[in-house]
Amino acid sequence: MNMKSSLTLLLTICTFLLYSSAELDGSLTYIWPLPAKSSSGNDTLSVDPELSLVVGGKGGDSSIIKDGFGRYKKIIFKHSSKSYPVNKRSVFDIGILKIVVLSDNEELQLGADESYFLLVEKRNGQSIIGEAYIEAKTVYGALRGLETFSQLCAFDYETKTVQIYKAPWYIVDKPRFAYRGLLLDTSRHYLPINVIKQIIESMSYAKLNVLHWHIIDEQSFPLEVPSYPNLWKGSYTKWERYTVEDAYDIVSFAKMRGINVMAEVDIPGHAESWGAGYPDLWPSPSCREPLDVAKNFTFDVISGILTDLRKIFPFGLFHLGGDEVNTDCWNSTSHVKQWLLDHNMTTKDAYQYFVLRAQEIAISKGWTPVNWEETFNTFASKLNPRTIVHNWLGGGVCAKAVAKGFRCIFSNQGFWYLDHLDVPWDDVYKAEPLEGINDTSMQDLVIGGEVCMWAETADTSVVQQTIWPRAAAAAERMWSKREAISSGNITLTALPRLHYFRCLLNRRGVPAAPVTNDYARQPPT
Ligand code: CP6
Repeated sequence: MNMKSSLTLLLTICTFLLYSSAELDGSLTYIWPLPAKSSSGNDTLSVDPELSLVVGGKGGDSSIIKDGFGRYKKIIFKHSSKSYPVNKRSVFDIGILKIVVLSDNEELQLGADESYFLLVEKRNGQSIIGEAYIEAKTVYGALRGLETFSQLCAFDYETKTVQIYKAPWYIVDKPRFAYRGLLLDTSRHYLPINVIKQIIESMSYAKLNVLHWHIIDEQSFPLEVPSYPNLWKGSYTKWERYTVEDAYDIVSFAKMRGINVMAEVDIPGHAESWGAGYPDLWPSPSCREPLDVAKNFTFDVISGILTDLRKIFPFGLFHLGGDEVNTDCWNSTSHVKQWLLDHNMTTKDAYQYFVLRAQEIAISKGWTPVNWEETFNTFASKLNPRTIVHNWLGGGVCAKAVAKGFRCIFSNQGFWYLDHLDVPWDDVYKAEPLEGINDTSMQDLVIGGEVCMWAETADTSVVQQTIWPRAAAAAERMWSKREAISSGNITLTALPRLHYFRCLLNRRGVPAAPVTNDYARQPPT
């Protein structure tokens, strides 16, 4: 062995020791996303593997709490060991998790209270069994508190027990934005139900709370619609479909984790697949998009779809798309051209007419319509004032929309489009939904943001590693206080925690990719 290679070997060994010792230093605690307020101390507390749940308050006796506790118990006590001193309560500092939920209102809507208080401290001497304590207004706040509690718990390989370092912990937490979304596109590539569920589960780890289900697009129509049973002939194959029961299943799975499902029916563009079952929806065989604006049948079908979906999706927001509408072939299709003449409309007028008529249908079913920003960019003054404008282009539409009194969701494609693989985690992290919006009453109209997992180039095989860990960077931007995450050097304040959160996802079975643009991994400081 020559001098140079032995030096390299020595360096490699030192680096390994440095890194692994850092990883074994269990006294570090990383919480992602960062809580609004927290304080910690210097005690180390052990947690009983037979941790039991005690509930209180009007809402404590809920299956959402019981199931949530069961899930987190499995996560916290993943390692089983014969050397656990079982049935010896008194040797553990924490034997009980008490969860008090003040309200029994389990309605899950935009703005549901997700705040919680978490307390973990040494037994006070009076009680025999030490307890950790979560208090929340709603069951959904309690779920967020359970997630944070699980992130405080670390398995210690020396004693083979679960420990909480840096106790006592006092955490008072609540989200910065009410809407913290992830878009999943199941039209470009079908995603199996179990994969969608695993993604929903992983969203709850990052405290994301809206799954924007972009079910249908031009490539495929995978959803069953009972009123128009031929629509899902537009699926890729008969196996790549969601039944009504599947959709119910996804919505209730998400609700158990405090996550709303917002469905999207993207019209009038992005809808070619509808014509596989009902060719009349195409203006002509050579003009398959946008949907035929000249036929009442088109609006009958939209109305039928929305009637059926209203029974499945209780969330008050419904996404009507409206993006990337190229109306050229309306003009070159004779019956549509005649209809435009008869109604004294340009194709642009007809686009507006289509979007507004669809909005009316959604509103008549009690939904608040969400539209991609082109609708606002083209005819802002005509949009229903309750419309929520969904940003994706780079022109800062949220500032313009809130100035006109509209609510807005931030999804700037330069930062929050996860299919853009070249965007590094820190660009995702630094993207600020309130950029350029200074007036607080206007800031309040930005309900939040959403990362988008468009699926032209991603399917089951890579979807989760494309979502994570960058979606987590956006999740902290949307949950945590702006001041706390915008100042200082994020390589020191955020990166070690993001590394840790990514490993946490891996430990929990989520195939999150390494943090990108960070090939030289640093030990935590
Ligand atoms: N599908 C739909 C898409 C996109 C949009 N709508 C999209 C456009 C540009 C990029 C990524 C995605 N694939 N229905 C735009 C909202 Cl770069």
